[in-house]
Amino acid sequence: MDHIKSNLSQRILLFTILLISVLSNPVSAQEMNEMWGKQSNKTRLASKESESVKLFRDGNYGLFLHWGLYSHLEGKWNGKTYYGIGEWIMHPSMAGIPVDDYMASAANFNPVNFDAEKIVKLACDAGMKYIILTAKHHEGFAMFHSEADSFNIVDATPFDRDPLLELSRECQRQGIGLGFYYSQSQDWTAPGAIKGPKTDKNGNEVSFDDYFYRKCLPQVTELCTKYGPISLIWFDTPGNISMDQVLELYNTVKKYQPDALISGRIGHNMGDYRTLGDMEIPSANAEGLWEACDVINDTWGYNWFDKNWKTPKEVVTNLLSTVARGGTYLLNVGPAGDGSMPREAVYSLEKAGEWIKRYPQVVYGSGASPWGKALPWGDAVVADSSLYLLVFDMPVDNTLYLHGLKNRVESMNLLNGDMATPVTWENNGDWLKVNVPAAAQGDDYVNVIKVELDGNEAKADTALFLSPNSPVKYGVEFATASDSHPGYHNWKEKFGEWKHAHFINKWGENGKSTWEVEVMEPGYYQVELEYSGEKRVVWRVTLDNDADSSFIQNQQGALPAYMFKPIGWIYLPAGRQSLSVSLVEGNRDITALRSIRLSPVK
Ligand code: FHN
Repeated sequence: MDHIKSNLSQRILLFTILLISVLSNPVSAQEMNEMWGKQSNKTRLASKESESVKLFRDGNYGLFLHWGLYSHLEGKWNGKTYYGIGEWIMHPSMAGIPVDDYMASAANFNPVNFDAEKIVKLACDAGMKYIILTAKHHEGFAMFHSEADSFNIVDATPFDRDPLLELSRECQRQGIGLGFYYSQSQDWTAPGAIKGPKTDKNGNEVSFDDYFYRKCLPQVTELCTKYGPISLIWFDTPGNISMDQVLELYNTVKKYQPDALISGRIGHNMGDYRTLGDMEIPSANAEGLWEACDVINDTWGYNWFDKNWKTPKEVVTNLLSTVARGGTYLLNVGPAGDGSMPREAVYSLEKAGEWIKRYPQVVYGSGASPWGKALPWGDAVVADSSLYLLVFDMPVDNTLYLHGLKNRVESMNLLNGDMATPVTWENNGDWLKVNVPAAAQGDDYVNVIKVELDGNEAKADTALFLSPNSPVKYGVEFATASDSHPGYHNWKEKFGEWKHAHFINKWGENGKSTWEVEVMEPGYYQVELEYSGEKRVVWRVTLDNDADSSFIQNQQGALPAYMFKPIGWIYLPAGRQSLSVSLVEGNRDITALRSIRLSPVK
């Protein structure tokens, strides 16, 4: 009886706590964990659909601006160039600039060519729906007029203008969303912050709390109260900030900007949406509200040497690949120290924007591909109850093969802006052969084929398939690993420039990686493997379900970086095949297989 009573009083107490927390608005840690854990955040947010949610979920494309005091250093200090991400130049892993010297360099930062009107217009022309500016990055310099801390662009430089204010006015005038980036934990010039000085200017020891309540929280409050409506707040690198402080930040933002979405990098798995790793576009569809953040070259903050720009076609295909996986694409450009946007970045964004204006239906509000991953020649999205095939690489015979579409096709048209050229197709069991008219004028970057379906939601068998007329690459994330170890890792080649890969290593005696693949046309296929390792390795590729147990086996060199190496030709019969790769000789621990590429031999 006592037990029942105490259970009841616990429940009443819990209900009262919940009621109080709901009525008094601030979100509790428990509620926050529920947002990320039990339910998908898509479901939660859909119930209180806001303008910011629509902007993020349907807009699908935003401009990230990493612009700060580091921009005028351009990756160079005392005449020496540091080849890493520009905004980290001050850090000991790069130039190791002393705090006082870095702060003093603000006297030379005068970005007179900053033009908010032009930047916002560029974002609009590029087809982007919001802009996120680095209000304060890890080095602590504020790109807005802060009363909380004088190390800011108005008080510490000759510039005497508040770029965030100019940007916010322009975003409102030109009708796109504004967000800001704020490094909440790391601050390399603020005493007490993570990686900041341990003492203040009088030599007194300071704690993270001092930094948090003296600089971080007041600045976030300024940002939420002085710049009009804010759509998104992009916190970053939470480190070991406490749960209570994350909640304080979260609730402060929501108090002044209830509509703003908060990035998942606020800490402790909180926030309103998930941000993937830097420069990472996932290979498989993902649920919920999430974003891929990428760079237009190899750095976030401007570097004088970085001319490795993404072409307009790469911008378009990366955007479409993200949307086709169910996400939103945030693309960064680092304005130069004088405030201007690099010419080449402008070129790529504008050209990509022209393409998007011809095919807005495949970018805005469109949904993920029913195949769950990229297709051999491109990708697919669904919109307005139609399926759109996005052809990144048109095969030379203008024929596309699709496997496993569950719907009946009513019509197909190759689009070119407002023009539509009918496309014919043939059904062959589970396969669809799409004949794109050779004379039809498609598009330079990506051809779009609109497929009208039978009225039902687009559905497809998600099995891997081989195109009889174009090479196909499948990562090990689509394979089954046995007696071997599947993993995922990130690494940097240049400082701060992240690469990502799924891999399989630690090969046991019977270790293998097996792909189930649908083959339409029997024939020879050239097999290449992408792997890393050392010295020489011997691979075997087996056709498991073949009566003769056909296989190919070959030795190739191995290097620490992932590379494709040809293994040989294998004959594949039609139907579902099981292809296994195993390591016969070589370092079993470190040899890491990343993908298989199969090209029809013609
Ligand atoms: O360290 C930062 C980096 O400088 C940059 O701001 C990126 C953007 O996603 N975030 C951090 C690393 O993840």
